[in-house]
Amino acid sequence: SEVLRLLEKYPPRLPRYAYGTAGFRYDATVMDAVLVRVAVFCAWWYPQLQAGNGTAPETIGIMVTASHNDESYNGVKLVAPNGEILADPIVQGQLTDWVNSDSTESNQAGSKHPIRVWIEQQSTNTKSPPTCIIHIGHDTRSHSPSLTELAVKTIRALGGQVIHHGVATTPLLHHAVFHQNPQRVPSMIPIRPDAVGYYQLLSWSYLALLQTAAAQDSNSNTTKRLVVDCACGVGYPSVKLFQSTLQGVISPTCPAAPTEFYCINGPTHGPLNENCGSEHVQKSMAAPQWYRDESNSDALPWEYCAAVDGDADRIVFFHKNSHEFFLLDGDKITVLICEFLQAQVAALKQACQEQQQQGGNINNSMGQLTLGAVQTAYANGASTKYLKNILGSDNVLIAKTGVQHVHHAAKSFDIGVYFEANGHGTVVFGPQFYSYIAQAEALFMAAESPRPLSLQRLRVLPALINQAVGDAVSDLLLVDAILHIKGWDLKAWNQLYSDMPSRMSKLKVTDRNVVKTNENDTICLAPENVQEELNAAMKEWNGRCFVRASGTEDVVRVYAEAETRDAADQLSAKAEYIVH
Ligand code: 16G
Ligand code: ZN
Repeated sequence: SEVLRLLEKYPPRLPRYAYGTAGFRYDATVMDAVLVRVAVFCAWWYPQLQAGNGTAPETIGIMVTASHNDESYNGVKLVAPNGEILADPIVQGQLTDWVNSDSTESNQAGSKHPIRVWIEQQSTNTKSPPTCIIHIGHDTRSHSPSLTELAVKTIRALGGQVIHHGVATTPLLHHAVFHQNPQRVPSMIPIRPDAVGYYQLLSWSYLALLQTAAAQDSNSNTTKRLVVDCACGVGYPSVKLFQSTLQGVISPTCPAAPTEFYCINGPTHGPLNENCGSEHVQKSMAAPQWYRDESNSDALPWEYCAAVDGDADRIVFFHKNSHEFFLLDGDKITVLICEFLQAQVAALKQACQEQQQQGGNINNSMGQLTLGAVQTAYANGASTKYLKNILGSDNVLIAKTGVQHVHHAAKSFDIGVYFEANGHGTVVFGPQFYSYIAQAEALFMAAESPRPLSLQRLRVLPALINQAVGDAVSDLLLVDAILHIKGWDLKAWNQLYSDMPSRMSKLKVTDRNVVKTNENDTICLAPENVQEELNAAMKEWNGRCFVRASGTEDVVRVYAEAETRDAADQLSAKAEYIVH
């Protein structure tokens, strides 16, 4: 069969491929075998997803990208049927096992891998309905189209249907899979599971949120310019497509947006993720290189800037002028969003109570909404302290590093906000949130009272925010709209709290996997005594530190923070010495 031929033509090129923090990611030259096998796996897995679910067909997604890595890498991320990152460890294990099975021969015992047996049983009857429906997209790397084509060919050879998004951001692909099921978010209008639907949804919800500011502030007719560094990747065409869709939505009744997005560093301007993009800005605490016109980079207004990564699922903000640079990372974004959400939830609660009193109809059946934040151990202690202050300490969680863990923890709240310090994050809304909003709507509708601003804002957020995954474009618009509503610039936002001095370092060790940590990376369980010694060091320098094995590089990472730069550096040095 065609599929067996593809498997033979693209044999594994590494002794073993490992499923990393976000899928397979390697040098692009060894990825062909992975793409063919991932495609087979998806076609094999798909029918099992339909079992017991006789309703609308679910889909899954394959995204070809190596995110913030340099151009020489490529990778594949899988989108689960619920539109989120594939997080099921059993499925990840099955996939890894299949990718590494030498699928051209039967093993010693003479038994074939069950997926190979399944392939051999497939008959190619082109008349029958598609055996699976799979969304596929890829980033702007030079080898991404050909790797994607391998997956497409494989799926079609197995009788599957491909919904090809071409060059796409990772969050666009998640949007497509998420909204393929129309029940996922309560919505008056069907949301198209494609690029058109994605940019339309962002455009109208962004404008709707901005409109809630116009009511309170009259001197808002000056246009701000927001420079968006797109890492020389797919974020560039994505923000541009958003802008053109937005232009089409603006009408006489719907005023223009107050912000002009000025994109720099597109795919043809320079090397992907090199000296630019969110990873560069966050890790080196410096503005990106501007590839278009280096000599003139001072001409850019660097007061209000953002940087996204190579597949546009992460974002950080920064400000630069002649004498200072400051970074607004994922922690600062969490705090901004939580502050805003908390004020809206409190205002809505009060407005509902007043409305009920006026109507002489007090009932407490609406309940409470829990608002929580999830961070990782890398979150700056000052941000955690600030969040605990405003949300209550029970509503601030520390989860294991990696989006799949943080996202999952956020779902324990009615409104869960999560961001990793590196800028990957979003907000998720639970069923209690939607029912609360519906009851509030009904309350004001019945009384023929206008909806309070808090209600107008909260009801539009699930449309603006990509609940499937971190989304740089959605986060960009959300942050810009919140700042606009508050009348803040980056300086005002940055002053919410000051980061504690911190240091992140990496250590080459013989075997990084001897370092074992607890469920959220905060305590070192092995080697023995390490945690005890770290505890003593933290006491001595009055700070916090932890160590963990990286999931993406062959190193042990060490993080330390303390009240002063000196203390943080010394604590870091001591922690490095302890794990060495
Ligand atoms: C991956 C993760 C990111 C995490 C990072 C940690 C996703 C989509 N990405 O890039 O969330 O912060 O790994 O890297 O889950 P490390 O294990 O090398 O420290
Ligand atoms: Zn990314």
